[in-house]
Amino acid sequence: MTTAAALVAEEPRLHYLNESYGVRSWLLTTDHKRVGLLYLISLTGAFFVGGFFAVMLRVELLTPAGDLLQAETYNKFFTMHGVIMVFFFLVPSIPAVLGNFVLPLMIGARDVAFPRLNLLSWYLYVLGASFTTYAVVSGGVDTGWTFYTPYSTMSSTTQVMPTAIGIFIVGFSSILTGLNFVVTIHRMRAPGLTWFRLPLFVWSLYATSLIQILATPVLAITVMLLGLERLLHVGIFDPALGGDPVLFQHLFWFYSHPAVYIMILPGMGVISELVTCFARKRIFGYHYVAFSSIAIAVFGFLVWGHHLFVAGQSVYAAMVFSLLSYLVAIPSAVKVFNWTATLHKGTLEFRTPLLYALGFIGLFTIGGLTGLFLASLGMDVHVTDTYFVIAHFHYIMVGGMVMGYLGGVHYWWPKISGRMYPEGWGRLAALIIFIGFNLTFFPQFILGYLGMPRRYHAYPDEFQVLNVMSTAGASILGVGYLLPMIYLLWSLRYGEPAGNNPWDATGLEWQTPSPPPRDNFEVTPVVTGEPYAYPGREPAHG
Ligand code: HEM
Ligand SMILES: [Cu+2]
Repeated sequence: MTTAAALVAEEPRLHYLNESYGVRSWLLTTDHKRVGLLYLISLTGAFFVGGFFAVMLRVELLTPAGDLLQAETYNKFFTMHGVIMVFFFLVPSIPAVLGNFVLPLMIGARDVAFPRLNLLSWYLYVLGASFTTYAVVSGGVDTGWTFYTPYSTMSSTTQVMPTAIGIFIVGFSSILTGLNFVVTIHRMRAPGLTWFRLPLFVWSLYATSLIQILATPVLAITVMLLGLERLLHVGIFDPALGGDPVLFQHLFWFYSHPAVYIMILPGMGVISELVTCFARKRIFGYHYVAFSSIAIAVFGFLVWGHHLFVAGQSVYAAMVFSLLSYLVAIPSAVKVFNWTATLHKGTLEFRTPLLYALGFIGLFTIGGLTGLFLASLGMDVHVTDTYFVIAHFHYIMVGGMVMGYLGGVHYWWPKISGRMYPEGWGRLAALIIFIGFNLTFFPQFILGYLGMPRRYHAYPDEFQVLNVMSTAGASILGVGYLLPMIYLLWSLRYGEPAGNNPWDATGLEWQTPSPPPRDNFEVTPVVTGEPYAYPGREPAHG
């Protein structure tokens, strides 16, 4: 076997992972796939640092007395947990990792519209994360991830400024990613790929990008005003200087409520892909699912006042915000209905990604329904600032979003790495995560309803049983999250070669080799049909 022909045949195919080597080729890359992987590595780091703080909080809450952490330390730990998880993991997660990797592939493009800007976004993320890391290691910050004034501007003696600067900078990373995606989706679609032939994940990224572009500048301004008052004593929020502390809450939530949709919409988009692929059926109500993403993006801007029900808001404003908050649940419910209808009478293949999708649907529904409890005024006065709120948003952000992220990582892993992950381990981890999650967070609904307030390091004895359950659940959850990290790394070397299209899926990303070549497609694909042409079809345009 030393003939020239045999040597040529054995030469490995060039793809984005082996076309160049070395740290430089990664740090200066403009390939959207490599940028996606840079984000995957950085976000995994952020997730485990944020997770470390979560574990410490749960261990402290194992016993009623504040015996492991001092009150001040506890305040810092829940703040740093929240800041890292929200701004450095959840907000970028699916768009920056999966969106970057698959968006151009899904629309038949060579790259995103502005590849260098894309790399700059990652550097801004790293720069922002460096400031926040500095804040963490130089004493920490204790204001809560919400930075409410006047505490954050007048009283707190912790590292508020470096944290705020970190968040300010990472905001630009988010804006630039949104901008890049909007232009990419408008300008880079393959011939024949009309708007209503776009995969639903692309629709959800489009809606998310709009929020990123429109809402994030408000966060930047808010953080800047906070800095002006804290450093230069310009009166903006401090009544003694002529300011208004509640103004901060309006500004903060004007970004942060839309931001919760930045965190969940991309997850919803992933779930649409997974459900239709593993039910082997065309998605039910394509147009409704697509437009509900846009509706969520628009309505999401109108409901921030539901975070201020007990902040001295007028009762009329509160009633309007309450009503509008109910409305925002409608497009979310439309999606849940359509996913369920797609699964109905489908030929379900219970592969790991589908398990995550089913987990998402169940947990997101619980999170969304308890959101409605909170949106009703009388109920919210009772449970605001209790563990009920904590349980609500973790059901959505961890039960929903992180499930969607992991489902997507497993679904596209063969494309990313060219290898299959071990299916048995995948299913086991999904199951452990589902059980651990519910054991951690369901008791918190009850705790909150019984009146246990959030953000305290000690509590009365009567709450201990439920807290022990929650901490036990968190340990299981922790193991569940470590498993994928281990077996995905393992699979890079030992996994079965994946082939172009291991799931027999319909999207354009599956028509190119795994891992894809540097420029994604040998020949630009031409799209001639509807998306999701799976064998078990719904009537077209259901
Ligand atoms: C289905 C529609 C939803 C409704 C009606 C809703 C309603 C509410 C309400 C009224 C509150 C304020 C509770 C209080 O502070 O007393 C709240 C808190 C919260 N929600 Fe939702 N929500 C919904 C969906 C979501 C989604 C999709 C996310 C995240 C992806 C989310 C994340 C949060 C967070 C993080 C908080 C608490 C923030 C804090 O005080 O630290 N919610 N929700
Ligand atoms: Cu909200």
